[in-house]
Amino acid sequence: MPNSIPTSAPDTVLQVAPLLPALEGALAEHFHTVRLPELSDPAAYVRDHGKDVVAAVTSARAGVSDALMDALPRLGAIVHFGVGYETTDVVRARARGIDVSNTPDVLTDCVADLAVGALIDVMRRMSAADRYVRAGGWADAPFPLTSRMSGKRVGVLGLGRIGRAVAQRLDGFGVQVSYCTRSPVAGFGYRYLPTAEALAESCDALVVTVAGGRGTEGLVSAAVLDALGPQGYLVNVARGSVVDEPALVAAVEAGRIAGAALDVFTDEPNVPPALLGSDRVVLLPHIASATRETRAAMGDLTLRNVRRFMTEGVLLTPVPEASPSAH
Ligand code: NAP
Ligand code: 8YV
Repeated sequence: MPNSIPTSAPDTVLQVAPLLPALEGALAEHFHTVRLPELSDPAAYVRDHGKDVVAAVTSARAGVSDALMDALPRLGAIVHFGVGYETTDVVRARARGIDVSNTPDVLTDCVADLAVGALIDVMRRMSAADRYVRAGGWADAPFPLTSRMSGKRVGVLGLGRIGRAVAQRLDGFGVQVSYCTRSPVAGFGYRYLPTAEALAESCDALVVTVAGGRGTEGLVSAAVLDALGPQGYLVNVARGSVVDEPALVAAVEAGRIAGAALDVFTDEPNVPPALLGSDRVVLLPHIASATRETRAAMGDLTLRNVRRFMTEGVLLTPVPEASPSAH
């Protein structure tokens, strides 16, 4: 009687966080997938069935916690839907032989589009002007004059995939682009500044596109905001953690910077209440990659990573510091 008594459960893909519905459907269709957020007792599942899990699929926001990683003894891959993966301890994963992937490149254009749009919005006060029209202000007085964006000096903090795409777009506006990374990037004519403070001091607007995580926490400090100054604008499409948020709120309230456009916050979806009432800021609900086209591409790349791992034991787009196959 072959196969009558199963000796073990099938290799399982654990879905750690809610994902795009189409991706959830495809995972369920192709693999034995367990959706952790939908279980009535996720802890009991992990305790009793953790040994079945060979791959975890998660969002950039949720990652895989240390405790969860430790509870999955056969875990071989952590697949992120999103390019940021600071929510997963990659060093810990690698020490266990667990490979990690993300979704680079496919979201770069949309995030860069939104960063430039947000920069124009905060400098030209488009969202504020929209509110002005809706509130009937136009009938009383013309909208106040705003700041020109074309031709200004813009600093890009982090000249990676997204930072470069922002810089290339800004070229078309006659903007003088400068940038800061930990070391200069070869092959680009943009001016390099070695610190975030020096970059802020040298520009009219600072666009933040660095990676998140411990290495960049609070990189945009009170001192950087002061260097940006009362005529300076901040755009953040990276992570809320990169900006000292209380310092930003204080700077906005005191008019020590001219304005900020923020797609990301330290405690999403909570936005500092002081910002909600300020016309100096553009507030966006972490939507930089949120177009139908880009999210579909992210879902497809996520699925292809899972499939490659489940069939060949390697990932398609491993994060650079994570994968033996990347070296
Ligand atoms: P990437 O290609 O890895 O670029 C990251 C850049 O950050 C690199 O240029 C890196 O340069 C720089 N960097 C890292 N630490 C730094 C430091 N201490 N000081 C200065 N620069 C530093 O990543 P990407 O694809 O462009 O994505 C960037 C980030 O955008 C992601 O990690 C994610 O957090 C965020 N993101 C947000 C959204 C959204 O919806 N708002 C969407 C996608 C991505 P060096 O290593 O040379 O310093
Ligand atoms: C998404 C992001 O909002 O890719 C990232 O790092 O922050 C965004 O693209 C996120 O990945 C959704 O989980």
